[in-house]
Amino acid sequence: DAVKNTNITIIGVPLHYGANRKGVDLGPDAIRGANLHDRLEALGYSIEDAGDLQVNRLLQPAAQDEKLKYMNEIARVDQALCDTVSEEMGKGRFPLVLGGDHSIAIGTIKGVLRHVKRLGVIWFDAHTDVNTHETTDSGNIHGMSLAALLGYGHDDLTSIGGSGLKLLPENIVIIGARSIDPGERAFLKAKGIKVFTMHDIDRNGMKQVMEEALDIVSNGTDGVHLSLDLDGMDPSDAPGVSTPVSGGLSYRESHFAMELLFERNLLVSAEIVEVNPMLDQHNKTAVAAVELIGSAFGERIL
Ligand code: Z70
Ligand code: MN
Ligand code: MN
Ligand code: MN
Repeated sequence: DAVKNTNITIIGVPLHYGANRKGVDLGPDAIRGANLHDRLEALGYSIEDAGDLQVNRLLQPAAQDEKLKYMNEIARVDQALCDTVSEEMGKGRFPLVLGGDHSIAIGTIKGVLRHVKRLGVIWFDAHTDVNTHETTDSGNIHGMSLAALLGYGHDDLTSIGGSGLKLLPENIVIIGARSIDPGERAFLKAKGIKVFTMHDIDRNGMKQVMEEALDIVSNGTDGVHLSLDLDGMDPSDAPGVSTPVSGGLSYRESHFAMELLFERNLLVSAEIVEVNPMLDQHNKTAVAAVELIGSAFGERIL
């Protein structure tokens, strides 16, 4: 039993403009520094590191009231990421993308959608990232990435990768949510997106939640993508994130979720986002990220 594809390409995306906060751009190296390559190799995978995509240095800060902060550069990087992911999948490889903030999910997932038309997504996050420029308070695009992937928001974001590439609401689950904006709540209800909040996890336990979640993302799909926002974990276990929210998933719950995911053998692609080494303690959050990926790829205690 293993993730079907044993050839993995690591792609770094040192982007922080979607979070509008410095530090997240250092995520790829912090995650590499936590031993990602060797850890996956020890599990029997063959690893190639494609290095980092180029992100331009912008010296002009976005205006406070801007509703699509740094959109041009984010869209440019996401398009390049989409092409890189799609190229690696074309070679039969599994893309493992290291962020960077969560706006990179647009590029990653659009690239995957070129190969896997009916894609299930596990969106592990304290947030739900379904704002648009019309509902956002912050103007930060990392809070809009899932909406864009569903076809909602500014054309420059929804059109990345070409037209016609979309996720369907019924193929997505969000796990760990505990900070949802009013406009997002309305959107999630209107589209019928399944959100497993911290309340659901407290009430039913991670085992039941993951069983339900995996049934949903595997139903009628040809593969599943894992979008792992480290702020889904509790800040005591993952302090190095741009937007920490109390009351998150414990170290144990998160690992168990990844172990259950591995057992179902569904993954075709994955990404790790929002690791911010400037806010971290001794690279703890990057280490946690690598451990979670280890579990999702088959690491076991015994
Ligand atoms: C808020 C917004 C967000 C991640 C923060 C927060 C969004 N809903 N996403 N951190 N990963 O600004 O739209
Ligand atoms: Mn090697
Ligand atoms: Mn997120
Ligand atoms: Mn988040």
